[in-house]
Amino acid sequence: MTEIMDELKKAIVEGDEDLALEKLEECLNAGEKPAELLEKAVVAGINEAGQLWQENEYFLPDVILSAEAFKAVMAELGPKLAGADVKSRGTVLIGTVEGDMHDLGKSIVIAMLSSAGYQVHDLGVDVPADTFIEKTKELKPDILGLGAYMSTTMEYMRDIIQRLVDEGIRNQVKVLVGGVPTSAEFAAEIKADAWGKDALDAVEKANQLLG
Ligand code: B12
Repeated sequence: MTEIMDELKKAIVEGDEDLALEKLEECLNAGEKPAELLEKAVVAGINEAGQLWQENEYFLPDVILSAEAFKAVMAELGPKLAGADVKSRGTVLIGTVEGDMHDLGKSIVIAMLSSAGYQVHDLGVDVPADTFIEKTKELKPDILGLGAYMSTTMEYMRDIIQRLVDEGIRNQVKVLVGGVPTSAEFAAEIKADAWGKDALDAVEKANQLLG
């Protein structure tokens, strides 16, 4: 971890979007690797803000500022995560389930899937089951990615998978789930096809699902 990387992380923790963008540029100019910046500064920064929130050092508006800085940095960094392998691998329809507004983790997953050659269609946050079903029918993706970030919203994933069964389209799409309260056990229980621990794992699981 170099000094400017640490400064980038600090700017995210402190929710200073302009400074974060400035530091990102400095890091890139200094030749720091995008994947390393993502892990050691950007994700580490939002995690530290979350930790401070948990410890009551930060309040919600502080975390919102950190999230804004995170998003601004990801908008620049995401496209730079592209790997050498750019042949099209398949299509992924992804969204955050109903009642859930978290999307920072999803944005990393999208960046990594895109850079691995997947065509990703993002439905955004707070997506009702109906929309997942309609869009699955319309776009016929190879993979449906579901993100849930709260113990209170993860159960919607079960409903969506059941809806796919009810609509007779369950065997037409692979379901990949993820998000902080989810687990491999939960994914198996709700009959998803796979669980992604993090964004790298999401790409690996997508590759496995499509053989
Ligand atoms: C940032 C944050 C926010 C931001 C969100 C900004 C945004 N645009 O996303 C703000 C401040 C807005 C926010 C709001 C709220 N939050 Co919040 N938030 C967090 C925090 C601190 C970090 C989440 C995050 O972005 N992590 C960083 C990313 C990179 O990690 P990740 O999401 O886990 O993603 C990785 C993997 O999970 C995986 N992955 C992610 N998505 C997917 C999808 C697929 C398909 C796959 C395969 C893999 C995958 O890959 C990612 C990259 O490695 C967490 C604490 C925590 N420890 O998670 C709380 C947390 C999730 N929030 C929480 C709560 C309670 C709330 C609020 C209800 C607070 C309130 N009182 O209003 C609201 C919810 C509003 C709503 N209806 O959604 C709780 C949830 C508790 C629970 N019930 O489970 C947590 C756990 C905090 C806590 N300890 O209490 N939050």
